[in-house]
Amino acid sequence: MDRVSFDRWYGNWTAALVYLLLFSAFTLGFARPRRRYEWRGMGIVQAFLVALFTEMFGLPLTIYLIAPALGLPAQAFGFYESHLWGYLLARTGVLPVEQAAHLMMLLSTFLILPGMGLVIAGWRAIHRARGRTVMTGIYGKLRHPQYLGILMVATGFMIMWPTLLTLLMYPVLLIMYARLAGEEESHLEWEVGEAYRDYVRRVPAFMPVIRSALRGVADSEKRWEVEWMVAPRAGRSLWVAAFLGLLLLTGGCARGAGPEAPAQRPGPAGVLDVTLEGTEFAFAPNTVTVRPGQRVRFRIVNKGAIAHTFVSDPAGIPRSQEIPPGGEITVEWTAPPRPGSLEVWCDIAGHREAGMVATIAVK
Ligand SMILES: [Cu+2]
Repeated sequence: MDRVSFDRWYGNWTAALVYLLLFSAFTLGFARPRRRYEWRGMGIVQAFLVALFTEMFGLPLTIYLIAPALGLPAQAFGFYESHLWGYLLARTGVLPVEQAAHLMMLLSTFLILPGMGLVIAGWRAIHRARGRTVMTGIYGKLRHPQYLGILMVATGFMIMWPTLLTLLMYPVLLIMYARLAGEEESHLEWEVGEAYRDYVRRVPAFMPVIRSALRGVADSEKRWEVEWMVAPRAGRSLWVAAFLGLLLLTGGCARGAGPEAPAQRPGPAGVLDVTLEGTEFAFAPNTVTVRPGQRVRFRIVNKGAIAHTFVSDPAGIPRSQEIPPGGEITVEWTAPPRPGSLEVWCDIAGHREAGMVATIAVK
């Protein structure tokens, strides 16, 4: 697949609007809020969606904040790099950035689609019951399929496309919906009575697994309270820990290594072999000295996690094809007859500005 640069990906307000309308319509239509407390939850959901799609397609505030902290221009974050969990994997050398981004898309899809499925299943059950309290079908398996579905969709998006704003809203969303579940229970208990208390004893709130793990707890009243609080609390601290980890790791990986260490060896027939190692975002060595008229064979080795190129207009070196992580290319070149200084660089958006430049000194 073609690389999608920062400039090509962002500023797409049509996509932002289309996705926002789609997901707003979906959540409002299927998880139809009726009572006041439901509208409160829905407010946060809509705010979450606005923040998410604005950053995903329009204006990436998070990238603008994170990039300088990493010593990079925002333009270094194209479509793939903007999957920040994937980018973290790429920066730590676990996977090339394209694969890491695809992994995040895959993982999130496994949460988003079943989550939407639960919201629809809940809607169908409620719709069929025509105002009666539903305690069978999907509601016979868990008491809050729609709330769980919404939280799964939000969690999926936190994996696919984390942003600072949604990261702040996410724990609020979890706590909010745990509370909503509680309010709904007390409301229905009051409305339906003993049958509902029995239903609560039989059917788990969100997660069947946690329910059975807590079977041992003697007091059943206590049990469901624990049960619907456990998941959100655990989720919240997990995300906080993960986010701190992300900041620490990316901060620690920012900009390694330095210049110098000439990798020049005169080869046979007067050809100078020069090896340049490309990483994010530098060439090493970043200065190469050659004689006027010297024939040079550049070997560009990509030791980074994302693709790079090699090009120089002033030196008359045409843009190379993209060198994938782990790949290398060879470029033959003859130095100009007069002393001077030329730059070579990687022309993927933002890389040169981030420092992916080397100087060829002719003297
Ligand atoms: Cu590059």
